[in-house]
Amino acid sequence: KSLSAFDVASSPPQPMNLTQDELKRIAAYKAVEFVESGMVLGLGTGSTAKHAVDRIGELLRQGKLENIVGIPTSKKTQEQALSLGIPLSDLDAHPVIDLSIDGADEVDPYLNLVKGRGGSLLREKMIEGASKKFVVIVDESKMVKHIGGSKLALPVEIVPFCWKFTAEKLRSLLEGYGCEANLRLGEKGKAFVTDNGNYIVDMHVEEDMGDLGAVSDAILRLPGVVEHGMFLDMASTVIIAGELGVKIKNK
Ligand code: ABF
Repeated sequence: KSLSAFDVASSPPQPMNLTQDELKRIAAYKAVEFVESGMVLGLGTGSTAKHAVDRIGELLRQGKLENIVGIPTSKKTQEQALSLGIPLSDLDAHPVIDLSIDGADEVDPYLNLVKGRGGSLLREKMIEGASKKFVVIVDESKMVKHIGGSKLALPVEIVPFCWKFTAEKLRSLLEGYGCEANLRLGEKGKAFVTDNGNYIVDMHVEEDMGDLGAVSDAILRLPGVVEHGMFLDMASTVIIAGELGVKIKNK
């Protein structure tokens, strides 16, 4: 028996059995639909943003986009963009960016984000904060009720000088939330070093931190702290790819 148009329209969407990487690619390609020729673009970092940068490179190669200038958020993205032939510049030359596209580690219902588990939070915050539009691309596993209060960490970039002192200050600042502050390790068990020559402390917070703006200010006031991974009120749009399709949330 064939289905009528009404039956088709009212049948519930069926799960597509996609891998997490396929979901990331779907979100990334959707975001690239916002890109227009002539734009200055913030190019994100991470496995989701990588798909967006690949797609921009592909559209440039096909002549479907022209006169794009990319501002990379990390050395890794810079290398990727160069290998794809995307013309690059920086914030000094382009202090206003038309559109940035980047991934996130957590997104709350108000579109506040945790970023920086890839280690590029400082450049990401500078570039995405200078963007007229900031589109975040995630698969549905990144959606949380409260940012920072999950089993994952809130990253904080700190200067290497007396890092134990700063890490202890951070831990005691958020002690009431069951905070542990661990130096992020990289290769061979040595401290992970960011593109800016700094260290990262991953803060594991067990509880909802409540007033995120107040927590953000308190962290930034600590001498030795360079930046943290809470991106509050910065995303203009979040594209969420899930098993049942793509959702777009605007601020
Ligand atoms: C960057 O990549 C980071 O800010 C965030 O930490 C991470 C997300 O990684 P992925 O897309 O690989 O999950 O955007």
